[in-house]
Amino acid sequence: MSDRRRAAGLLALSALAGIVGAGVFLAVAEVAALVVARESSPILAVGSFVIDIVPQPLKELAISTFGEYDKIALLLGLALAVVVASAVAGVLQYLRPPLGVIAFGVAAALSIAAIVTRQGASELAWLPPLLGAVAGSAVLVLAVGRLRRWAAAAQAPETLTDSSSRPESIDRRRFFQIIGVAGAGALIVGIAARATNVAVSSIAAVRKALRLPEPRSTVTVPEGAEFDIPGLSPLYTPNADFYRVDTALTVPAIDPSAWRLTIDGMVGERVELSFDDLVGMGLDEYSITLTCVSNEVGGDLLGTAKWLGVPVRDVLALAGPQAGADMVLSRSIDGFTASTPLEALTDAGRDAILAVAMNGEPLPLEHGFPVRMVVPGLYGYVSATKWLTELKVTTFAADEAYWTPRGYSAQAPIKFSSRLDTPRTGEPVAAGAVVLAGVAWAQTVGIERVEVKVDDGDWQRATLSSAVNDDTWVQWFLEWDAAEGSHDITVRAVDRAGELQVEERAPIAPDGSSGWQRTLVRVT
Ligand SMILES: Nc1nc2c(c(=O)[nH]1)N[C@H]1C(S)=C(S)[C@@H](COP(=O)(O)O)O[C@H]1N2
Ligand SMILES: [Mo]
Repeated sequence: MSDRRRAAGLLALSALAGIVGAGVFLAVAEVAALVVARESSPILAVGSFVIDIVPQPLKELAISTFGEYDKIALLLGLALAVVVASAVAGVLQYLRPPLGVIAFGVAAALSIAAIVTRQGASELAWLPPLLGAVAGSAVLVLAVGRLRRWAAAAQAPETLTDSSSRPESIDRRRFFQIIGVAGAGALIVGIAARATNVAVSSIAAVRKALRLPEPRSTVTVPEGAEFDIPGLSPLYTPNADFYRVDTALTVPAIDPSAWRLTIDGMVGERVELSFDDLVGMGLDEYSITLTCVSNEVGGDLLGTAKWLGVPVRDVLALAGPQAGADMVLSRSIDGFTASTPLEALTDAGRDAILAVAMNGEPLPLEHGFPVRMVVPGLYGYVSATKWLTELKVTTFAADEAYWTPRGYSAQAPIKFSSRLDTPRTGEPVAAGAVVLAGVAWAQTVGIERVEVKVDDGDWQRATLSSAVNDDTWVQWFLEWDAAEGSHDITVRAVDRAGELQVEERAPIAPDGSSGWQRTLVRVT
């Protein structure tokens, strides 16, 4: 082989290494995007960015040239640009390391810029391109490193006779191994992740376009239900701030038009409902505070929303639960299950619902789109099944829910509790007038009063907000004349049944934490 041809061949292979490195970059970013932030797929973000910055006349030209294929043309153009740029990065890495890695870094920086400047980008949106760049660079460095050693060995005088064990052929073999494994892996994983991402994004579009019927009734929020105190949780938790707890690695993508709810098990008649059937039963609005069993004393795994839904008892009545049943096993499309006492769902005094909307919009995908269960007074893991697909009427003796064999009780009513929101631990406050404020909840019963103790002082009664209903938390505040130094603030509640909040500490397993929250506040 002539030196010229060999040099050209090595350059071509380094270009290939660049392209495979870029493939790994995109595939890893795509997988990470699925897990942490859907909008941070670099290909899509950069594509959208290009669409946004292309001047209108050029856009029109593209549309008139490519017609309805304009987006495809853009993506193909973008793909071509990526292939060329990554080939160049590979060659650069070969000729002048670490220029190729630097090129990948620049690509990561550009995609991060395109991603985080998009509206509604989530907090971790910068992470996928970064992880992608790290993985892609690793492949690039390894592969091009082998290539350079191979080239160097080929130039060296031949000393060994067995050609297959010469360093040159080892490095060549390693190079093709790296390229082959990384290339095939990137292709398979990248395409699968992108396809999933597309499915989820298209459901996001379906959700956006979904119009729910007007509710027959709405929640009346009484005067004085919400205090205006900095640092205090709002009465209704914005969907974007609502805590999320589930076992789903990627958010299930369910099209409401394909969704079916099956009510079966110990019933007179197995019933199947479509989404239209369900919302056609009539929607009402409910104000309910949801609580996670994993919420520690003082923790933030709870939130309040206005939900639109249909009573579970009306849905169960269509199938007719049989005598002897004492539990409903609700199942999610991803296999998660929750065991809810049948009685909590049929009790006319409890607003257990199948919810389709949260704070004025269809359920966010993360919160169970298109249908989830919400049961006041029971922890989420035994009642609040998201992406609901089945209600099986059964018994606690016969069936077990997801968390039951994993150390949590089969039945778990919420332990009522109270929390200090402001001031927060470790956040120093100035001496003088300080407002202590927080929330308290006792779903299905209601909060009677909240009491606060500073150091070893007397229990003082806090001012409560007007309760929306017994299922919704109340806010409380107490004005405090704070003297310099460290102070110990203790909060406790009394519910409307006259019970005092349990003082004894309990861990979250097996059925929820208890104890009075104590906070050390530093006054300066
Ligand atoms: N499908 C499914 N639904 C689920 C869960 C889950 O893991 N999978 N977790 C439950 C738990 S433990 C809680 S506390 C609530 C949380 O609901 P949120 O994420 O909407 O706040 O959902 C419940 N529903
Ligand atoms: Mo939970």
